[in-house]
Amino acid sequence: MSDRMNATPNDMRAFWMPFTANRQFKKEPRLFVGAKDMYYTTHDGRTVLDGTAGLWCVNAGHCRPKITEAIRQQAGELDYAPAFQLGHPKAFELANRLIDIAPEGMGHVLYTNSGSESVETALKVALAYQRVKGQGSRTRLIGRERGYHGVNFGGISVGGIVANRKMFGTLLTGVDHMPHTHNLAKNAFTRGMPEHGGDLATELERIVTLHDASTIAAVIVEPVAGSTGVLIPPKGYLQKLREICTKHGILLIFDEVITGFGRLGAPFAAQYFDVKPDIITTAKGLTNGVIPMGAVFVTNEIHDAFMTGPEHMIEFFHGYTYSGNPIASAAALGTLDTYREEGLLTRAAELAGYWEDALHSLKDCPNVIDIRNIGLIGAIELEPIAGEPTKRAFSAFLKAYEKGLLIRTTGDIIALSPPLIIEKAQIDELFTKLRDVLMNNI
Ligand code: PXG
Ligand code: PLP
Repeated sequence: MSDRMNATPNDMRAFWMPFTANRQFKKEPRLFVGAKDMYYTTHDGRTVLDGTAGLWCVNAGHCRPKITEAIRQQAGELDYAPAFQLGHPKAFELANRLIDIAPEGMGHVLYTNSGSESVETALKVALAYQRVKGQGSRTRLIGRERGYHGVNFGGISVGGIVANRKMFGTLLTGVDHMPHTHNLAKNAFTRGMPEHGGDLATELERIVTLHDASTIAAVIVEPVAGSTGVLIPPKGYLQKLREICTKHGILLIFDEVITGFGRLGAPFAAQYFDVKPDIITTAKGLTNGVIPMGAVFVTNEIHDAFMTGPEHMIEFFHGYTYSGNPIASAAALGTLDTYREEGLLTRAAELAGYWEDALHSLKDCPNVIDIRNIGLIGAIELEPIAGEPTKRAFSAFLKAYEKGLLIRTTGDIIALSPPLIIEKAQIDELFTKLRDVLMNNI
């Protein structure tokens, strides 16, 4: 008998869930059925404080009226417009609004539908740019160990998370990786940016020496590595990467899918760290996570390099059916309005000190081997149970969920990234609940 014949309306087998222990989940499901501002409602009627902004994306909190209304209106007015050789006004309006908050000189935007697609788009722009500049031998892409750049082939090739790579063959050729910067022995319990490890950027010089600059198109890094468990750049590290890239004619791509749209207290990490990349990838917070959409920002110099040749010719052979989709564009405009009206793109800077103190107050909890923070991001690294990595953190996740708190875990690291609307009283609620979990964790 096929699975289909066994199916009942609430049968869970057909949906093969992403990055999930499917069999375990389906035995004991956790479903959200509603959300408002800082809280989710579960299928069994409980309230759960959102300590992770969904998956790092609901920066303005849940079910915000401006965004809901923008989507509702757009769906009834213009549902879809072809994206190639045609357009609609909101996609242009949105691009203008986006470059207003972007680092100076990043005056052009390509649309995608996710962070993974933003990464593929950025890598392709970088390769094509080198070629149109007469530097066609620059085909190598450099990523970093423990980097996360989504799940498509380019992204897992430059990414450095072993489990996301090892099953999928030879990936892209011509990719190399810099070492990651995580150093518990030297930097554990640092508040903000670590002192040690800035010189690891010079590993890029070693890679350039090995391959020769004339073969390297671009370097891609997350300014703050999120998915791997929150690795904060050591002091001076990003500046040094920028210097080396500039010196060798290599493009620097910041993957800001997590850090974009206010997570650190500035619109983008590029502004927070005062380091200017050539390309920025975004998604998530662009639409408050509500409708899938991403955007890739490029410098005027990159854009202009393509605007040559006959005007009737397509300048860049790339794009998606849903690039700049009307409903997604409307959702993004509603999101930017909400961010602006409530000052959310800089609010993390005001809360960062309070957040840091509250987070580091967990230092005395059992099995905590590191706590780190930047902006409205926090991470607590736990001592793995011998022979059973990831189990301690995952059991903390389950206990927190029972106690009405949503946290995110990766390996034995707990990551926290609440909506930027969080109030101090809710920061207190979050850490009171988390202390309770950690005190009684296995
Ligand atoms: N780049 C970066 C830096 C990301 O963090 C992506 C690309 C891919 O985005 P999409 O939209 O294709 O998922 C991401 C996504 C987690 C977690 O809990 C992180 C992400 C996604 C889901 C969970 O750490 N990052
Ligand atoms: N596969 C097929 C058969 C298609 O026709 C298309 C788009 O027309 C795609 C994939 C790409 O889809 P999208 O543009 O939504 O990424």
